[in-house]
Amino acid sequence: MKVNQAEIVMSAVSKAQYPDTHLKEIALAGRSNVGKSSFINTLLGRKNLARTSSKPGKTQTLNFYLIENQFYFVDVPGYGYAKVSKKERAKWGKMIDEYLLEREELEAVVSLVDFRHEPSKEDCQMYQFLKYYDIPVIVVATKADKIPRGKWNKHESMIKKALDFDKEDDFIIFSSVTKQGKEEAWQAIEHYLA
Ligand SMILES: Nc1nc2c(ncn2[C@@H]2O[C@H](COP(=O)(O)OP(=O)(O)OP(=O)(O)O)[C@@H](O)[C@H]2O)c(=O)[nH]1
Ligand SMILES: [Mg+2]
Repeated sequence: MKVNQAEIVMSAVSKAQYPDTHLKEIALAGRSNVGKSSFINTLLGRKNLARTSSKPGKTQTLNFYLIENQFYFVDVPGYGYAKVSKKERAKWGKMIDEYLLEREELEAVVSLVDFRHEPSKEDCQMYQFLKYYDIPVIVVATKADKIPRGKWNKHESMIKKALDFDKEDDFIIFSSVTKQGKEEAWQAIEHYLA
């Protein structure tokens, strides 16, 4: 998809603030700093529409990006960011669960994991949560530019094994630096928008 029009329309902390336009939504979930905002920017061909930061925990609200007046990308706050209070974290958890479990417009979740490392406990929990509730999931392994190609197979196997990956799901090796996987990611997403 070639995107000409993209704008952030809402930063929501509760249901009442979600858009009421009934367009389809694709959510991005993943550990803080994994590259969710960068993924959105890369797909849109924008430098910094979705705020990126080397400081984890930047995105703290559900950010709705309206794309071509056709669908929304929903940037979900990163989990596993340690430097917030337990109370804060519980509040985020509730907000995310509420969105993922109750949002009728949600068509699929792009679950981002870092291609370099063994998935964290939270990465595995997120994937299994989505599988359990039958929410379609596209796994995107980010920061592939940091791994030499000769090691890609090994890393892919390592991640799939840890997630107990369902081979029916999409697994996309991605880099926002080289744009590796951009077309594949769009294809997987467009499948759920059709
Ligand atoms: N080398 C490399 N760096 C990346 C890639 N994607 C993201 N980064 C870097 O990783 C850091 C975090 O990226 P973000 O896109 O802000 O991550 P996020 O998941 O949105 O983080 P939160 O909003 O805190 O949850 C930034 O410094 C990015 O430049 C990638 O594909 N390759
Ligand atoms: Mg972000």
